[in-house]
Amino acid sequence: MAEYQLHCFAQSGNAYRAALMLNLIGANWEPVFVDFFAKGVQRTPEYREAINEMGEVPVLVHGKKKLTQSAVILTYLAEKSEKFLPQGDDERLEALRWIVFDNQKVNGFLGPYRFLKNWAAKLDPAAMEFLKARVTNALGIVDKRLSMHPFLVGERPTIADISLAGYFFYPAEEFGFDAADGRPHIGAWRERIRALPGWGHPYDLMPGHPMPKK
Ligand SMILES: N[C@@H](CCC(=O)N[C@@H](CS)C(=O)NCC(=O)O)C(=O)O
Repeated sequence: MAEYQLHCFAQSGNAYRAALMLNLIGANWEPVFVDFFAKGVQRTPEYREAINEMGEVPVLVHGKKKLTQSAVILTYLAEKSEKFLPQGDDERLEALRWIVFDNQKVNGFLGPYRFLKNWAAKLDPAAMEFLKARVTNALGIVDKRLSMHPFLVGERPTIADISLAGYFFYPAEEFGFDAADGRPHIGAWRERIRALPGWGHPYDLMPGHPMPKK
């Protein structure tokens, strides 16, 4: 059995943050498939009782420890491995500031936009327009930030960048646009992340892609 187990599925950018971090730090880990789409396993009382009361992936299991929320998982793994850890109080708070912004406004809107576009039973154009406007606004803010430093917090990649990576490597067709189009600093940052030793594509790191045909 591997040292770490990650409850996840391939299409989840929230889980990808944890999978990517595990790979980048060279951890001995294995995915545990959560059948989100066909069975909605994460919404069952059994999952909430035994795996995660919040009814979500990712969940990281490390021996007797069980962690949820990608930001918490990234922090735990950075502290354990001493990799991608912000240095000193100022950097730590700065990384946290970007992780919260990312969770709420960047991937926090990008993820639901992609989910609705690809998998919603019925599309509500007003909801899509609402989300798209917020995605555009958040991506503009990130692009400006990345015009000042190669990575979110400065010269080195930290867990803030790994959090931001959430949905940025999924195919552009799944969004109907490429986040780097007209945002060259996001494009350059994405290539810097792709070049990190241990980088892997979400569809290679986590199970469940392609989805079986109905
Ligand atoms: N803030 C959480 C978000 C986790 C999240 O929303 N995960 C989605 C999958 S991408 C989920 O499990 N949603 C539960 C559901 O829709 O039933 C994190 O960063 O870990």
